[in-house]
Amino acid sequence: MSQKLNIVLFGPPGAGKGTQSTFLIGRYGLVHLSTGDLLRAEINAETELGLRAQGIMSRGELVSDDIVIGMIRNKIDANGDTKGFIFDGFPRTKAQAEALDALLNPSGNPITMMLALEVPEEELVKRLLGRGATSGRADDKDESVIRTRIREYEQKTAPLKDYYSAQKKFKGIDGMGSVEEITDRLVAAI
Ligand code: B4P
Repeated sequence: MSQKLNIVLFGPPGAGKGTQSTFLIGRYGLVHLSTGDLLRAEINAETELGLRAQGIMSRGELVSDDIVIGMIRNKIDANGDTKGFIFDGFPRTKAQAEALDALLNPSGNPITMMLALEVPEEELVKRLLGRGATSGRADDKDESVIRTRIREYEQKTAPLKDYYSAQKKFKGIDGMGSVEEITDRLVAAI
């Protein structure tokens, strides 16, 4: 059986990960795993996990590694026959990246590449406040929460560029321009 296509779609909050995932899953027949979406589903269902995550997310901080790694493990196990995965918003810490390698590598289908959307901070704030005006997402409405999310990204998540560069899997992608232009850049990189 041919190698699976396992992509980490990376970038700060508002970089366009969720937006671009929608196009890539259709084009390549991949399963979309967004830890943000999985956490919001738990909150909406008022599960115990959702109640624990809700306050953390509303402050713009990262949810604990244990919670998100457990969620991802369940989803990988439930989709064994897929052509591959797009990991959107995961991993966000070195512990999460190491856990993901430990889950995938024994199957012989490791992460293929990390595609990192690069967007300046003021554009991120503008996009997220724009979404907050219409989406009802509490963490998109308040500029100080948005800036906390960007700081969390810089401190805990951005160092993962080095983790994937060391494995020769990192590719930076210009995330400025129309949604279609950015999709074209991602497809060219894949
Ligand atoms: P996420 O749900 O992952 O959300 P995000 O990073 O804010 O958004 P994303 O990057 O997908 O949005 P997009 O740019 O597509 O995380 C939310 C929270 O969940 C985190 O703060 C954290 O608390 C928690 N969490 C999630 N995963 C975790 C993990 N692994 N570990 C710990 N905690 C975790 O879209 C943004 C906006 O930009 C949209 O309005 C879109 O329309 C617009 N846009 C997209 N592309 C554009 C373009 N080219 N031009 C103009 N606008 C564009």
